[in-house]
Amino acid sequence: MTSHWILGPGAIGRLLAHSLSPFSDTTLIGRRALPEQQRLTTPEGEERIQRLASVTVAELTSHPLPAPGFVHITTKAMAAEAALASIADMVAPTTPLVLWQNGFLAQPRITQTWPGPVLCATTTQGAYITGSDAMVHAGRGPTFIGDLDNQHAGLTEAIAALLSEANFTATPVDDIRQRLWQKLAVNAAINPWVALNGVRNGELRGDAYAGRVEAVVKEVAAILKQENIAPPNGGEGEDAWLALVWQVVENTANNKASMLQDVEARRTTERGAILGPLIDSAEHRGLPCGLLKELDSQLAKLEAEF
Ligand code: KPL
Repeated sequence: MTSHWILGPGAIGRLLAHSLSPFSDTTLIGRRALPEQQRLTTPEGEERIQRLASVTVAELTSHPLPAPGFVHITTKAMAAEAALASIADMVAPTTPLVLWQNGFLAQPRITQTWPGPVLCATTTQGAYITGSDAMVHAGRGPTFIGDLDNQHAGLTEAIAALLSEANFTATPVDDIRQRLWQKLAVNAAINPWVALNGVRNGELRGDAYAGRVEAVVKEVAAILKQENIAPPNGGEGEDAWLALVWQVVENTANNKASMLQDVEARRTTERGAILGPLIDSAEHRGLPCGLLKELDSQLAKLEAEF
């Protein structure tokens, strides 16, 4: 039986552990110890209690476990490389990784530096933590997995099949780079505005914000064109990106976006992984990105107060 280490016991990490544990030897790894009994409330409102194996990085260092077959990194984007470094001595360098980060920062860097296969996942599963021993799986959503260089189709299919068997529906894809950038584009248009203004996603539809969202999409669409990222749903240019952003705003109107949750908890946001790659690309190609830079610096100012 292939064993899985899940590095980062946040909402997605714990949801993965709840899903995989009945099928595989699964261990959650974090900085703090978690209670062994973990409660999951399913989207249908059922409560399930499971024993989830978890260890801290310090415990793992003093009492090593057998090396895993897969390592999933489910930390925030900015923490992924440090998390991997904290366990790198305890796993074979050929171990396949699955990166679950938002944005497009950790994925290319780790793909370049890790000797083994690096798969990337993007998910729309809705989940949040309600305590050290409890979480809510708020909504099911698809997950897509692939590697940036399309060199690991067999491995991708195997992990997607295992996840699907565990009711964490996942599809292997050969265009994960496109999908990661598409999600990043949506996050760039929504997250900074709601995080800076303390509003839920649906508020962006109002007169106070709609024009600002459209202005971001304008910058983003031009950058993505040069990055060869196809507009979503077979559409054309800026309009297709705008339609996708408004559709996500509509579908998540009641959500507090992840970046707003970070700001409210006074945590560093994922601006570096979401706005950073867009700004870098624009600067590299001489494209306008004044608004993206302004949002990034406002978020940086906010974070400096934490
Ligand atoms: O992915 C999201 C996030 O919160 O980061 C969106 C799509 C904006 C939903 O809230």
